[in-house]
Amino acid sequence: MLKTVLFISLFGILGYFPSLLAKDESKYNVVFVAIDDLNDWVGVFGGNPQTQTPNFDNFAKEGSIVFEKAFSPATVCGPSRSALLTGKYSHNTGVYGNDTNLRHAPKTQDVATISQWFSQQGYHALSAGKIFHKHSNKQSDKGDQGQWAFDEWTDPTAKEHKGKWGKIRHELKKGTEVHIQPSPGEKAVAYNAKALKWGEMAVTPEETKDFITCQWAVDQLTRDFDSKPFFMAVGISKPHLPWFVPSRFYDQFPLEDIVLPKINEGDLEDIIDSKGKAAAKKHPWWNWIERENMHKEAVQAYLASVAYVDYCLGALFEGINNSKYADNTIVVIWGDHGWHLGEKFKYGKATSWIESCRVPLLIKVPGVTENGLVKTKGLVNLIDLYPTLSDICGLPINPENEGKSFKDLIHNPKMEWNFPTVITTNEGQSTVFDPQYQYIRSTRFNKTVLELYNYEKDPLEWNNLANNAEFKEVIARLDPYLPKKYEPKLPKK
Ligand SMILES: [Ca+2]
Ligand SMILES: [Ca+2]
Repeated sequence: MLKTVLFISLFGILGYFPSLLAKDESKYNVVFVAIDDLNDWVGVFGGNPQTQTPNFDNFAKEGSIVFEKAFSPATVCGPSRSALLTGKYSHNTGVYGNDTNLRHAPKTQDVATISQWFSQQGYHALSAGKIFHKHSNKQSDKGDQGQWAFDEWTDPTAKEHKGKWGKIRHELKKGTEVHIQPSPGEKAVAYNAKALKWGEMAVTPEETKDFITCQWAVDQLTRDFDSKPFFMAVGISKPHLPWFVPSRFYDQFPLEDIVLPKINEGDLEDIIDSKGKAAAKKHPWWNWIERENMHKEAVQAYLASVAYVDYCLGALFEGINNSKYADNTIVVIWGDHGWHLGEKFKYGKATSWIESCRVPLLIKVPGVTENGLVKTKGLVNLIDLYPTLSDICGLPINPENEGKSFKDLIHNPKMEWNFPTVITTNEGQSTVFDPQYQYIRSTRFNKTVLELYNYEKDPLEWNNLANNAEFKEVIARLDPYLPKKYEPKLPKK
């Protein structure tokens, strides 16, 4: 009788404290892969039927979950990554633009970022490539790339490594470089006039930055990390501009075969501000590409850049599968926000529309996620990754986290997971997605603009329903999810 009681008590205690059962060596490792500016033009995400991403698609079929409705917490690099990495939304921290470093923001500077959290809980945190948005830094010519957030941070392309993971070359193939410039007279208002460039590189993929970063990551998988579990963050820089990738990836997409995303000529006319004025116009980059008649070339260059990323990831997936860590390593692949390729007369990111907000997200948890193509319609946000990964790895959840663990959804991807999720695109400007609708509320410069789209029926978001009385209740239901107040934008630093 006593034995039974003791057994029950012990079982009860361990049941309450499951971490007592798990020794560190039985903990999952994490490979955490960020991809810069990758939208849903990935085979399994269905954003563009012409895209060629065999490695992504195989990874999706080999035991990972495809999150069809994953969104970024913000729609430019710095704020999106800052929110994901600190677990805190821009509207609560003031980190709205790429020029604000989360380390100088009073609301984030003392918050443990996800890699620091894992390190504090006994993990070895290491990284290469772009994870944090880069800020200039007088102390180091490498700038502040988040080196401080890891136990070990490496630039695998640096000279000091003598080409250990590959030697980088930058040569472009002659006559292929394109640089789209502002129209004459437009210089004064030019929007990012230097950025819109693409071209074919006269080098092999093995001589490029992202491939070298993946080779570094594969090499780390031969190490032991003093018997600690590891959290390895791998940052892929493409398909961010400039779209310079090896020729072979351009060759995969003959120009004459390129099909452009659909545009509705009067699309922007139903986006009106509270003073009755047109609130959206054609984006400068769209106008410049239209002027040069280069829409097909731009789409080809983005597709080539995505195919290049897929090639690099193929080497990483193979390395993980062949490593001693294959059976106890969680792999997470995420894009930091979407990208418009002409939709809504826009090239680029930073809008509140679905093309900017939706991101590819794949998660593999050995022993949990099943083989075969598994897609979930559960609504998730990259800000949820910090608590979710802590939860799956048996770590405490950082009370600073504003996202929600979706561990249950990973265990049961068919379950209902319909919590509306918020994205903040600027001070005073946020949007919320539910399983059917996207609602946008922007209050800036003393004007309010409301937009409501049924993105399930109208995936290109042509019909703004916000001024249609029939949808008043939908707006009344969704509006309370949006921020009540916004932390003021921090000065540039
Ligand atoms: Ca980005
Ligand atoms: Ca419209």
